[in-house]
Amino acid sequence: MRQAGRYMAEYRAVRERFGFLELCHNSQAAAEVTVTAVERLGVDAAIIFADILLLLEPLDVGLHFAAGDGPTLTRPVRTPDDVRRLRDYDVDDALAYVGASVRAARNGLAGRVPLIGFAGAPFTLASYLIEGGGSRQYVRTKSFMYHQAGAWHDLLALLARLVNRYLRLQVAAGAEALQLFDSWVGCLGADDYRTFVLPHSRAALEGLSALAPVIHFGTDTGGLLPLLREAGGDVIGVDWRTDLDAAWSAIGHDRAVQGNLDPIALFSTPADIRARAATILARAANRPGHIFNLGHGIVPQTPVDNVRALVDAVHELSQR
Ligand code: 1CP
Repeated sequence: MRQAGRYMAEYRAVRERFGFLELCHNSQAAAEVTVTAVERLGVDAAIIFADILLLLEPLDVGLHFAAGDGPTLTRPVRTPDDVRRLRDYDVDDALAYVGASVRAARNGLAGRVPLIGFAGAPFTLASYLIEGGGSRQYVRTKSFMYHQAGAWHDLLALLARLVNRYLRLQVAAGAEALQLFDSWVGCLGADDYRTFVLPHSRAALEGLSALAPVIHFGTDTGGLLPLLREAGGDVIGVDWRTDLDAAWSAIGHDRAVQGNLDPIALFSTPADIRARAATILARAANRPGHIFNLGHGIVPQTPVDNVRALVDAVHELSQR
């Protein structure tokens, strides 16, 4: 999920030297952060240090990260004219630095664990473009969707093309698996997902499973899991709001699943964390195709030792 981050002292030390976007653009430093997190935690896979919003930077929407806050866009997309002004840029050129991070991270990992590349899904990216940052209710995003359906579909189609090329770039650079983050799509009902999102997520993932295993992730998606599967992905992400066995049945056992510990459970005791991990593993019932993970990203105050304790517990409990 998110491995490096502000909860980790090693990461905070690097961030004293670089701004967040500066760090993402510095392929050598980004690769180091990627590798350090793996070494500190003992996890079985690395995820490249980058951000879903990097894909929006070349669209000239004024992306920045203010200290301690989330992302802000100073020129958000609010009208169909704003959509028409967005240029379909050359991903291989503009995001070549992410490819360089992937190559450097593969080098640093030296085959110890596989490296995951990632991108945001069209809906989640569109929500940042339209809201101008994070949101609770997605009123602007949904209003745009209701009132400007033509421009909405143009916007998501553009994002899908960019995402697809960006994920291909990462595979070409050495990413061994891919994750598509539709983090906020759970704010939609199933009908809206089908009409306004599914075709675009499918286009974003077009042809990728032939290149590397694809994980399709969202949160609050209890009612959308079969539709996420329909849109694509070899592995479907499951958050903690649904029991893993029920989620897997809804998705179908011919797909793999990833999940699903509540990241806030990492604030509990090591013994309780271990018990919760055991419950999830019991629900996976030794079926092939379960990737143990958190149901969402680690939050800033998380005790690193508890994350380590979780990794150790999962390794021990899932031994065959
Ligand atoms: O190991 C890693 O940390 C991997 C790199 C990584 C990934 C996979 C980062 C670094 N961001 C992401 C994905 C990402 N970014 C997602 C999808 C995953 C998820 O749902 O958790 C999303 C929605 C974002 C957008 C974003 N970037 C946010 C969330 C804002 C919101 O609306 O809630 C934030 C805070 C960022 C900045 C960011 N990205 C990554 C880090 C370590 C940080 C913190 C910035 C800092 O150092 O100050």
